[in-house]
This record gives sequence, structure tokens and C-alpha cells, in this order.
Amino acid sequence: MIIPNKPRLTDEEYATLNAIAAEFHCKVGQIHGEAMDVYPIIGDESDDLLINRIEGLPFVDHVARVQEPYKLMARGNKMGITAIKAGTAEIGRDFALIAGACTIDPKNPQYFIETAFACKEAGARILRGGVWKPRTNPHTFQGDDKSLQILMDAKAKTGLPVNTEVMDERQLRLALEAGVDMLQIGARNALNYSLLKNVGVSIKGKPVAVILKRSIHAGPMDEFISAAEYIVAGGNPNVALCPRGTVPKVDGFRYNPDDHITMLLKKKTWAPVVVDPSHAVGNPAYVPHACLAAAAYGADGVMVEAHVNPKAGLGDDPKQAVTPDVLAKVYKDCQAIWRVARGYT
Ligand SMILES: [Mn+2]
Repeated sequence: MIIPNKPRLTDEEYATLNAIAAEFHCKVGQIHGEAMDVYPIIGDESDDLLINRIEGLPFVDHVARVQEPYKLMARGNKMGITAIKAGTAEIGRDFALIAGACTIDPKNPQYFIETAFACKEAGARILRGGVWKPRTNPHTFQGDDKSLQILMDAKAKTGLPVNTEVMDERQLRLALEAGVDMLQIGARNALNYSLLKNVGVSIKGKPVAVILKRSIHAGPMDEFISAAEYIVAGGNPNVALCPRGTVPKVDGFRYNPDDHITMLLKKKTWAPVVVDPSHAVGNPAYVPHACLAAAAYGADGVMVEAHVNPKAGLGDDPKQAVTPDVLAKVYKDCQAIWRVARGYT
């Protein structure tokens, strides 16, 4: 990690860094932090000659060698970041609520618009709405491009930033063109490195955030954090980590709830952790307690599936969405628990 001796390097200075790095088969990235930019060396930075050459430059303060495989996500490399930005919303300063429908129904847009207003009323800071769906069964509803317009309509009407999942480059392009504020990478694509790299490059310098879910297979923490590293290395540090339950599932739940890893992620990284209790437990009867647990573990927020009329919803909504009144109550209680939990960190 190259730390300059001024807030931002000129284009010429940045080019000089890259020219030296190229001699060592490395590249130099650029991360816009709040206080200053930092410049990660991407590649093998173990050669002392490379470090000495860079440290000899007049605009470089020093090179900080990061031992972890995730140089950018490591806790010690906060880059002056105190909160990530998704459009007008910030996550990481207090306990945030992201809420909305699992799946936007293109035939009944009024449900999503009503849900959007109800989520806002409950305190949601970002509205989630599934446009494209990764479904286990190919014969179930897979999502619809038309739902993107409904999502953007809800954004315009409520003023809330919006979040949706993208699974391929076409969806990524459409979402960014439409003005989606937070891209979601789901549990099935959480280790799709080609997609992660594309997301990183596509959002470089843009006020777009990414919420990266943990892979469904319960891999090691370093694997999860390194997946986020792919996105940040593209040049945008607005990334949140999302435990969402893993396999094998706990009998009675939809998956194996893993909200307790929040504590480990926060110890190892600077990134906000937003827990998804809805998919972990998969039952509206258990979602409130799972939200409260996330707050107790010190998460920076929860992402909850909610619907004004769950039984009329699509995707997971009939099985696991909570109603807006439940959402409003549990969010308030989560904030209180989060404040208590803070006293232990
Ligand atoms: Mn869902």
C-alpha cells in the first residue's frame, strides 16, 4: 500500500508509480478515501527493490506492507473511511435498515410501491427489490427486466436509494445505467471472481455501493474477505459484507444462521457488516429475533425482506417476508440493542 505525502497524486505521479510497478509485473490501484487517496500495489509486492524504488519517489511518504491476503479490506487499512456511501445513504455510523421485497412482481407494481413507502416509514435507509432472481428451480419465476423500472419508480417516489442483485454483466450494465445505488452480489455468485472483477471496474469512482453476501458453502473468513477485495481493488471502497446463512442448514431453519461471524469480520476488516436474517432463518416468526441477534453481535445493520402483503408476493416473500409493522418495531429495538452492544467493544 503506497501512502503518499499529500492527499492526492497528480496523473503524472500516478503514471510514474505504474511504470515502476510494471517492471515488477505489478499494477498500482487508486482508492479514494475520505481524507486521502491510497495506492495499493496489486500483485506480488515482496521484492524489496520495488519497495525501495517507490519509497525513493519525492511524493511518497512510505509503503505499508500488508501481511493479510486482503490488503485493502484489512482493518489496519481504513483509508480514512468511516462509513460507506450508497447514493444519499451511509452505512457504518449507526445501525442501518435495508428492507424491501425479495422479488418485484412486474404484474403487480403497486405492491412494491406500497412496500417501499412502508419500509421508509419503518426507518429503512435503503430499499431492496429483486429484479433478477437466482432461483434453485428453473421453472420458477426468474425475474424480469421490467421490474427495474418499477424499482426506479419506487426510488423516485420515496427518495430512498435502491438495492438490487446482479448476476451477470448485462444486468450490471442495466442496473448502473438505471441509477441503482447499491448492487447486491448474492450467495451463489459470491465467489464468481469474473463478476466480482467486473463489478469493481464498472463502479470505479461512482457513488455506488456493493453488498457482498457470504458464499452459501460456509468457506473460511479469509475467502469471504478476499472476495470483497476483488471489488475494492477495482477502485471503489463502498463495500459491505453480508452473512446470510450457509449450508448445511440447521433443521428448522432455511440455512445455518451465521450472524455471529460479524464479530470476526469486524475484527479483521474495516468494512461495515450488514446481516441478512431473512434468508438465514427463512421464516417470519424467527426473523425478528435474528435481527436482534445481529445488533447484539455489533452488526452495522440488517437487510430484511418485507412486504405489505407477503402471501401475495413472489419469490421468498410468501415464506419469509415480515410485515411493515413488525419491521418498524424490530428496527427500533435493534437500535437500542446495538447501542448496548457498543459498550462491549
Ligand atoms: Mn429472497
